[in-house]
Amino acid sequence: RSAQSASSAQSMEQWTWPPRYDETYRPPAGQAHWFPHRETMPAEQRDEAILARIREVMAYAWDHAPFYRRKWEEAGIHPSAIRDLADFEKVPVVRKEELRADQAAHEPFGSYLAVDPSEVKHVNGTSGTTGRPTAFGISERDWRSVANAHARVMWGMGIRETDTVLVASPLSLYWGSWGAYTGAERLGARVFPFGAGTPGQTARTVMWMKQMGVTVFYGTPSYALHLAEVAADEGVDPADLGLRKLFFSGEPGASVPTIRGRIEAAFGAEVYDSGSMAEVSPWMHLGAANHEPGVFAWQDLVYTEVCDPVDHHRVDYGREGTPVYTTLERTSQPMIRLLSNDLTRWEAPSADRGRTYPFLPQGIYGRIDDMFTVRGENVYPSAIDDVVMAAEGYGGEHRIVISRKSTMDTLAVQVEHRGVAESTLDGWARAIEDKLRRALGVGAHVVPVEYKTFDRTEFKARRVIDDRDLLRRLGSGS
Ligand code: 8LH
Repeated sequence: RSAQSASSAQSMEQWTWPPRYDETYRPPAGQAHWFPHRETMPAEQRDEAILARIREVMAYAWDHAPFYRRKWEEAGIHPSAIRDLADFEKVPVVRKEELRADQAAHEPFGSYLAVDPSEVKHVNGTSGTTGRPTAFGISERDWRSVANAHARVMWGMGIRETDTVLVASPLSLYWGSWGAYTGAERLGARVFPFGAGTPGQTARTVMWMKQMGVTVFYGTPSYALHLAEVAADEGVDPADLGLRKLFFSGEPGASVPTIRGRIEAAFGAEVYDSGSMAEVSPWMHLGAANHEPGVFAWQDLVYTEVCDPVDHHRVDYGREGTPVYTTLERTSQPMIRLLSNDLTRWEAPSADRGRTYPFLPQGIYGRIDDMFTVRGENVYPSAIDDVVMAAEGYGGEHRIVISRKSTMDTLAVQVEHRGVAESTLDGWARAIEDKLRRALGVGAHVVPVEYKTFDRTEFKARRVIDDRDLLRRLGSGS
């Protein structure tokens, strides 16, 4: 059996440690898979190759990254003790706070940097709006593996060298933009890095899209909807912009039925979801390949386990949990069991889907931190988005306000309306309330507000206002 698995691992296209890709390789345009064998092989065979790789990655981290050696010594775990994927579940998870603290103690890249600092050729990072920013120190080798991985997933989305890919998210520290950029470039497409986030940029984006014959859009779902709105304001029907496809990451949306439907309808183009976390770039290892909601977990790029949020063991297929990620191609800042604190549900690999990876049918639908509890019911903001954005006369933005009245938490949703007659507004709001009650199992108060009351976002939307936090802070005097 092991001889068979060894030959199978050998025949996996360009599967080496450390990673090394043939940069001239590109499949024939009519071929659906970039690496047909690797993407369609029996999942159990791939898992054997992944186990061997995990052992290599762990041994590498043990030798080169003091952070991991310290952490595993404390936990009494040595890389050689990982004999199967069940053993791997015993490896303690890494939390983002640990990475931040480690970087503060070992500036600038942390003691989880596993290459000589002189090998760091690219720096990206978090924006640091909520705490100390984290720097991503990326070696040239890692930059190339990310480019190759992203090209491969984008190929799966049907993007080809004849496409012009608009990168419409901030081209600064945000790795999302650069991942899309390098992927498109490696694929041989024309890259158009217009970015996003500066005043007046969106109207100019519309103009440039027409002039450049952009066929593929990358950005956040909120921004695509904003772009459609601005195009209409400029007298341009977004469906006339000529897009074939839009692919997304950064926030829930592309797998949320209403949001997805609004984007498809506005642009008359296909929608693809992708994205995990910048730390585990290639972040597109959670990526769609078929034109349907949901994403595959491309396990041979980043090994993804959907885990119980408390004990960090894998949950059964069919169940909900939080993704825990292990990079299989990173040598500069390898991530081994990074805890995401996001929420998803996964399904077992099935050859019927055209790729034998586990499948996340609703994508990532929220962060555990963003989930709130109102009168005992857990509520995800994306479930509210799904309902209110489906309402006829929805004006394009809304805010979710949670507050506390005496001892009871209350939920209000302020929804912009457009084209709803004043005299029917009350009924309009009550109808949305009915739908929310059915979807959430809890009552919400809907407050209609004027069109364009709220700011639009060029990046990731923040729609939840939690007054209880304020009350808690005031109460504790901090
Ligand atoms: C998502 C999704 C998604 C990310 N559906 N939630 O763009 C991908 C990478 C570069 C990115 O956004 O990384 P960043 O800035 O570290 O944020 C990661 C978080 O963003 C992640 O934990 C999720 O909460 C969210 N996210 N892609 C739903 N397709």
